[in-house]
Amino acid sequence: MARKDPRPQVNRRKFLAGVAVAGAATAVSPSPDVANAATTATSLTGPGRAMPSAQRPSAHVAAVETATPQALPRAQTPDGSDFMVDVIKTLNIDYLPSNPASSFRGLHESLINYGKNTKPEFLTCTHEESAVAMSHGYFKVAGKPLLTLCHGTVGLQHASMAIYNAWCDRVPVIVVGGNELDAAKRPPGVPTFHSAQDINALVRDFTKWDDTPVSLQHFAQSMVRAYKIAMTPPHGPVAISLDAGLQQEPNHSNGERLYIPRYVPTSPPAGDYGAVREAARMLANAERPVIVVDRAARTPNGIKLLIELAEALQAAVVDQGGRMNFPKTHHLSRPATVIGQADVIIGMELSDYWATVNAWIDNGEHGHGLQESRIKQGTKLISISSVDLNTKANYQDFQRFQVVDVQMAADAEATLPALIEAVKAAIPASAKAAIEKRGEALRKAKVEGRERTLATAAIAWDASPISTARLTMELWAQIKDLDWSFVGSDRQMSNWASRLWPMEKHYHHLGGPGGYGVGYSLPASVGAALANRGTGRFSVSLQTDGDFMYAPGVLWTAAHHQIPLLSVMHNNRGYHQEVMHVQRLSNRRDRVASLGKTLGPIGTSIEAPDIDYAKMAASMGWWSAGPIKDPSELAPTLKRAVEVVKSGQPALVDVWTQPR
Ligand SMILES: Cc1ncc(C[n+]2csc(CCOP(=O)(O)OP(=O)(O)O)c2C)c(N)n1
Ligand SMILES: [Mg+2]
Repeated sequence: MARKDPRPQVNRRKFLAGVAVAGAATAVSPSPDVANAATTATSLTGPGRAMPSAQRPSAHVAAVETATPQALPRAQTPDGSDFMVDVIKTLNIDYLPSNPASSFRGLHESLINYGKNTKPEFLTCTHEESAVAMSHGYFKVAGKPLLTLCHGTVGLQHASMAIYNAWCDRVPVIVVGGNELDAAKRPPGVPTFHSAQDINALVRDFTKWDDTPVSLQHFAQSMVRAYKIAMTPPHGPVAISLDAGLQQEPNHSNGERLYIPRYVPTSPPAGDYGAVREAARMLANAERPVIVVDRAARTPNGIKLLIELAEALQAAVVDQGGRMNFPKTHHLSRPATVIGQADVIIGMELSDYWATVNAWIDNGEHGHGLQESRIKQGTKLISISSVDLNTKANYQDFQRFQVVDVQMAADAEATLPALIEAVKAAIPASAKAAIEKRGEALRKAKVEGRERTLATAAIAWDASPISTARLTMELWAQIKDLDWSFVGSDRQMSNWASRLWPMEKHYHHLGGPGGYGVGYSLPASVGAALANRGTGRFSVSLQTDGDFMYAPGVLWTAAHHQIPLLSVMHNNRGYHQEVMHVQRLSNRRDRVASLGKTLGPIGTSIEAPDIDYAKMAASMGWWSAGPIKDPSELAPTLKRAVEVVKSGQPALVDVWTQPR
């Protein structure tokens, strides 16, 4: 049904035509049409008030909009961007989350019209950071990268934090930035503001590779190379600066036939044979070996391999949670405290080995941290990490330097088959009984630990605002019979979901942003939900308020593209992480933060006015409810929300919670 426009009916074409005439003649006296239009508009605002309803267009704008368009010369051959689409289609990329811009209009037009908007399908994004973070979340479920087009300087500036998160989280995202390279042909004005000699310089410190193709054949090679580099472990983001001129250049190849190089995946680097055997010998002869993993399971097969290694040794496994590495339900899954008892530790794809074996305590004597070892003297350390092959100098994601006894610059998952074999071969027959006993002790500790966790979770069960454990378990009650995928974060909720939900499959937990750039969770959960769509899985997220507010427009993207996701808010009405930081310093300086007048120290609360997240979500097409403050209301509301999501729509439930 056509919607009735309540605004005054002013014929814009006539209005402009009048201006064009007036503009050409005197540029001041409006034509009768203009005068009428102005009267119609101003009569709404009160008698006698001659307020124009809109800025009068310039004569130039009026001429452009009203003149009969002149036929432009038609392209005689397909433009270069059609060939670019042919190249992109060979890479089997499903989606293109992007915000539109003129610097890539040639490729945009080719993708939707020549490429029929499939593989990749354009997903309209309201912010470049959201677009890249969606790709980030998508990859962690689907294992496939997406492509994002960015507008020259400004689009890439917006995208940069999300690219940094992907870099730190070892996730491939492919970013193509439009740029008007040729200064002699570049349109003056805005496009020139949005151009640079080298847009990739913005992100070069945290991308694996970048390029600026200057011919169509160059583009074909660089696109396939970019994909290949991004997808070779350690995975990471790549950037291509795409000249606007090249997109509109006729599709020719300077006499040579254009070709598209075939993509053949590069096999990941496995650990050196001697180092693998030495590590196996140390593990097999250890009394208390501990396996610590962060991004070790790159694929679902990585989880199986880790189970095999852990069971061969009956070794405790500490999952630092960068990925879903090891089933939480397994009797060998243990908390980080076991590290203190270890005599041999093997760390796999750890983002911070130093902090794994050292404790750092804030606010020491001189305002610096205190540090102490977490491990016994003489504990031997082994590392397998592909990131050792990919270090850059400026950004400090490589963390503090840690001395390690056996260090393999290699991909953990690719090394595991050889390591498992070597460990099994190295276990002396005499050790078998002791290994079994070790397993039994860990099984008992697991059961006891579970009871302690449940008892802690019950504390303040009826509190309002609602306890984070209660919220987590009320949510669990509604999804436990579904094939659920947890696409959010529980880090700011005392990790209750990781401690209480039976996480076993790779899509049960996706880990965090990598670089801890806030504003990741909301768009990444939408991207992950997109990857789950159509698989029969139910996507559920726990969503903090501060993170939500960075770029909430991704809610609209989810509704517009019908991405089913249940987002349940951990709305603690503040940037609680920072509440704790400022509070800590106030304590140290013996001062009362903000004189106790606000929920948190000034600058850390998100209240007065309290944001109505349910209304925000509803305005962007989501089913929504809340804010819920009474825990007894959770179950019925979540139940309804689950039904909505099962029907294929996104739903948000806003819940007022305790800080952690
Ligand atoms: C882009 C960015 N800006 C600021 C920070 C600092 N920071 C770390 S945690 C945090 C609070 C986030 O608030 P919310 O998402 O509501 O989580 P909460 O701590 O309240 O549970 C902030 C602002 C950051 N990590 N990233
Ligand atoms: Mg918060």
